[in-house]
Amino acid sequence: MKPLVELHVHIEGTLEPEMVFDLATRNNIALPYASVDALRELMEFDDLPSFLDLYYECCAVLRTREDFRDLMLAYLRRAAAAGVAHAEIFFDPQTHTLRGVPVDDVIDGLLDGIAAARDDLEVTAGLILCFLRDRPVAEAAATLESAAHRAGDLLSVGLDSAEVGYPPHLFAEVFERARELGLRTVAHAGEEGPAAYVSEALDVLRAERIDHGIRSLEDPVLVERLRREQTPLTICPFSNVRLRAVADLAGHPLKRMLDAGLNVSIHSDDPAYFGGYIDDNHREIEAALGLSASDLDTLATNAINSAFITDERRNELL
Ligand code: ES4
Ligand code: ZN
Repeated sequence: MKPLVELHVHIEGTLEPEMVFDLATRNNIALPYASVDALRELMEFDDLPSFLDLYYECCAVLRTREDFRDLMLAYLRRAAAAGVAHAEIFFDPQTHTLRGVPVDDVIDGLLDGIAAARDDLEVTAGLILCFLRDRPVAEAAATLESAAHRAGDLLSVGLDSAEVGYPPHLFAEVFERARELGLRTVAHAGEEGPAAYVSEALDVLRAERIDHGIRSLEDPVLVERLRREQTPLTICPFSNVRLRAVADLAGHPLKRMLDAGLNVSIHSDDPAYFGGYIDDNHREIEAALGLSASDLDTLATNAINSAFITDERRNELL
């Protein structure tokens, strides 16, 4: 069995309700939830925006470098237990800098957690700086400049948050600048937004991976392109069900995407909010879709091949 490689997880989405309460206590922050259970009960969503409201609200407890370290280390412990050997992890600096947290504290804390995990968990990890697409483009550009001196500590930039109404082309210059800084590029597209956003992310942003991309299936010309170019699509089954992009796991398009020869792999998105981590996503989608041993091997191989790692590391994982 090949190890798991996590390519689509938001570190803020690994903030478990217990940790929300622990960090609120540590930082003297009053929470609007009566208890851990009361917070859990709020985790019923209608769509991506309704989820994001709670996700951003919970982020208010993250204040210090140590908070970000603890969040990252807790995530990597859970990921290692799931069998993850390598993870490429999104973070949303604007969510924190808008509250007055210095971007260097966010990055340093996350890197502290990664370094601690490398020593005792044998998990490698890297960071993907995401821009919030539903905030002004100028703010994304300023965020990138504020982190430009840390480009050597980052793998890639990404694009996330509420998708519909915020097409990829808005961020063309920001992504161009990221490439100048030597960063790789990925983008969420075709999660709630149309297939045209996937094409735009490829053509205009030159995204090397598409996060989600499930709505690509609505455009046969795009599907043929994704197959030909073997563009990685990072699929998050629990997320798609919980945000009602698909009705249930049995109706998830993953099997159709595999059968169409697309480069898909399975990931977890926001595991603290969507009911489970990468191992849980694999186990349940395999059962729901009746995936074959060859499908499972393809999924594992795709994730390894789609990672931003050296050939040496790739050969260790394959
Ligand atoms: C996200 Cl599920 C999802 N989609 C887009 N942006 C996000 N940020 C955190 N989770
Ligand atoms: Zn995501």
